[in-house]
Amino acid sequence: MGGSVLARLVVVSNRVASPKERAAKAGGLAVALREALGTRGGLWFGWSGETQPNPSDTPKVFRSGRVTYALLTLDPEDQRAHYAGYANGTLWPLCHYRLGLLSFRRADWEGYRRVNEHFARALLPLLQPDDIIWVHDYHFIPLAAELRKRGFEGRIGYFHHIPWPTPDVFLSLPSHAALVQDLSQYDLVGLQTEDDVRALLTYISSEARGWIAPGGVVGLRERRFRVAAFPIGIDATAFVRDAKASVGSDEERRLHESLAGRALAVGVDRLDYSKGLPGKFAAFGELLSRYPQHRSTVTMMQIAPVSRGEVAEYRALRRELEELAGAINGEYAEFDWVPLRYLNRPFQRATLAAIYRTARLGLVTPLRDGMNLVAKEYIAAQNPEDPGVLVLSRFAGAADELTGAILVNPYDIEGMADAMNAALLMPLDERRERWQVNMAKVEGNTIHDWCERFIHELSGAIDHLDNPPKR
Ligand code: GDG
Repeated sequence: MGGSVLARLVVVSNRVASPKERAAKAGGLAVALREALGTRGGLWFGWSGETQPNPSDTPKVFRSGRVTYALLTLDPEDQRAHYAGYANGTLWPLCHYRLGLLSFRRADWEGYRRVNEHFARALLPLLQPDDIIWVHDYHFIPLAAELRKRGFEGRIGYFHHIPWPTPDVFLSLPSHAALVQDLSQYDLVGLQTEDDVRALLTYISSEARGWIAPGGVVGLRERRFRVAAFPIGIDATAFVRDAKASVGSDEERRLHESLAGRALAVGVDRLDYSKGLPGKFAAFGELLSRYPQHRSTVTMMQIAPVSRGEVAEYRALRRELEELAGAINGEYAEFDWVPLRYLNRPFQRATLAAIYRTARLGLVTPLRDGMNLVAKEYIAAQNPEDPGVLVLSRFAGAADELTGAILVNPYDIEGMADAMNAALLMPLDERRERWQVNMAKVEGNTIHDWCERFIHELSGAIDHLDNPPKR
């Protein structure tokens, strides 16, 4: 029944943050989901991280507190086709507008579907009719369709963490029609921004011949579902606390000593081609070239943990960045100053908070990004009395909310260098004003608000959508 606040929550995601994974490593989303599951009691269903030929349909199930975990092992070839193939070789570049990097192979599409069927077969026996199922991300678009085929009629919602491309881009996907048909089997489809919603609704009305009613209610063939924007946030309180706690810590002292009075510009991104890292490096080089007063007075630190090393494009990007970083340091370094510190390993969240707080500039310049949580974390970590400046790509979902940032076009290297220069020279009054605008947004829409709103709207979804029962 809609609105039944006590219904059990079932979360499905590719990776599951196990109870042993400490908050420091798990990240804001994982922590928030675990809290939501813990509060109302719930099941977290996902991949075990293991592969094995002819895997069983029975997941490994264990409990921790009020959360039950169910982890499924996948066939190695299906897992490759699903994860490195269709999810990250096809959908990821497509949704990030990188058609030149898109590969489409029918075998990957079939493997992607097989993994979703496998997930549905394994999940179904664990479900109760009243459950609220919340599926995360592009790895599982067909999951609702597979559950419906097997008779599940309860509430299923989907959240797409990455951008939804405009119809002209989306039409490049050979399986576009099947994918949107799959999407229609959800009751609620959540996207990051209003632009994403508009892009999907335009496709539905112009290409799929569906109808759209106010409030984002969509009719597609016999299905009714809702599409709406749910911009994701961060645990602002925790970030403020971590950043304050870092003041005076050994790490913070080491960082300050190493800077020797220089300003710090920081970037934190997974090593991913959507994040615009080569452009960011080039813009920093351009800053040093055209504004020589910043030589020896500013240090850039880019933290870029290696990601998806099994996909060839990611390995190529890593080589490209090594070359660029080497070139910038080779050209501008002094015997007592290295312009760019480039680090390929992950750091504890507390260390990140200290680095964000110390940094006079936050550089978040993706070519496309669903939201970008780093932008929000950087804001939350600042000292309100002396805050740094966020330089933010207009193509990050976060740009809708963080209007106090200096917005840049990440394709405009010279423009980004100008923005870095302006940020470095910005007077304290303006820095404070811009930060206050941004902080109000970060605190006004946290990860907890986001979780609650999605679950609330999904809880009530079925009542007003009035889909005909299967039989
Ligand atoms: C996808 C969408 C959307 C990074 N390095 C370290 C570390 N991180 C943490 C950051 C941040 C998270 O990882 C990255 O989140 P982003 O939002 O920036 O980017 P994606 O990973 O691409 O996330 C994105 C997001 O989903 C949520 O919907 O915003 O648009 O692409 O929290 O702090 N954390 C630690 N050490 C690191 O070295 N501990």
